Amino acid sequence: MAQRVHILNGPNLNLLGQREPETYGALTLADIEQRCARAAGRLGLSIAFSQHNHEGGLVEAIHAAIAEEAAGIIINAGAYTHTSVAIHDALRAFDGIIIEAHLSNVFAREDFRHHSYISPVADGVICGLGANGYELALEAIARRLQTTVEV
Ligand code: CA2
Repeated sequence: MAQRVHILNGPNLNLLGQREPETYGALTLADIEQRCARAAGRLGLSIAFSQHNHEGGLVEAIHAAIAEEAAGIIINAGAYTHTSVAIHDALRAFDGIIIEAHLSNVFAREDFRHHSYISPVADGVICGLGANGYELALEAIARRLQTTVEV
């Protein structure tokens, strides 16, 4: 059976494609989900894609990935990236591969976006590459899983 990757999106990302295209691109979250589903198919992975406007919703989605023993989590926690110890703690309890993803280059933006509570518990971080970052994160997980199997 295909290994499963949970792709979690934080607050306001449901507004993608409607506002601030200069910062976040023109694609909607549904477009990104479709791209991820296609990429996952090519890579032999399956995905669970979700969006949560509340911190607790993201924490519960991480618990679901833990319970399922998912192979990986790709998380764009939105603004909670910069504030949430609860999401940091939940991710610490996950044994699989964690990739933090951001559409924009957070380091080229306001200072408060330069700190992430997620980066210290992530295997890798991708930012500034728009929606491509999600597909690249899936590819990184697929490669890491292959390496694990081969070793
Ligand atoms: O660049 C990213 O992906 C972010 O995670 C997006 C967050 C921001 O707080 C992070 O610093 C970086 C914000 C998501 C808000 O998305 C919107 C989309 C369209 C219109 C308004 C907000």
